[in-house]
Amino acid sequence: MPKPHIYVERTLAVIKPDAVHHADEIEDIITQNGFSVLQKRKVQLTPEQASELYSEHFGKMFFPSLITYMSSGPIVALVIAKDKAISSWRELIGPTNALIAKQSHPDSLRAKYGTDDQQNALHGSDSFTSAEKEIRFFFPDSIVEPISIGDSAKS
Ligand code: RTP
Ligand code: MG
Repeated sequence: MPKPHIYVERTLAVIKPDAVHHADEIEDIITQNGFSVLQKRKVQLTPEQASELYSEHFGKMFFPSLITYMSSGPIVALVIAKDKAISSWRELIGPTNALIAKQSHPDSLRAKYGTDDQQNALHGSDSFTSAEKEIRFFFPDSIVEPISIGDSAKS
């Protein structure tokens, strides 16, 4: 009889250059919040790669400094999974502007590790479509692995 499969939502988390020195601590917080880390990669983006990742913001006033920031040092990209992973991760990192996060969401990760409206420590995909696109950007060979129910003792 075929085994039943359950598909858990996944998203892309990025620890940005300003927070990479806290990567181990942040990964612990990720798992403590019920996410599974499926894949992880430390890379330094070229300005061209950073422009591709943030192409939706091309032409905006902050685009050039965003690209300089995102290519200024190593980053850690993680594929993380749990029920409602996309919205849960965005909730855990908090508002885009770390200064606002410190006021309104003091327990959020951007409040804890970020500095201002640009240096905000963490990225999270904002939709299913961007999550899949961004996961492919960092992990081109990534495939959706089904998790089999009742099969944990054998795998
Ligand atoms: P992210 O894509 O990094 O998860 O951030 P987000 O969705 O919360 O915010 P988004 O609007 O997509 O902005 C992307 C990144 O650009 C920088 N930013 N700078 N100076 C500014 O006004 C400004 N606004 C945005 C931030 O690093 C932000 O995370
Ligand atoms: Mg965004």
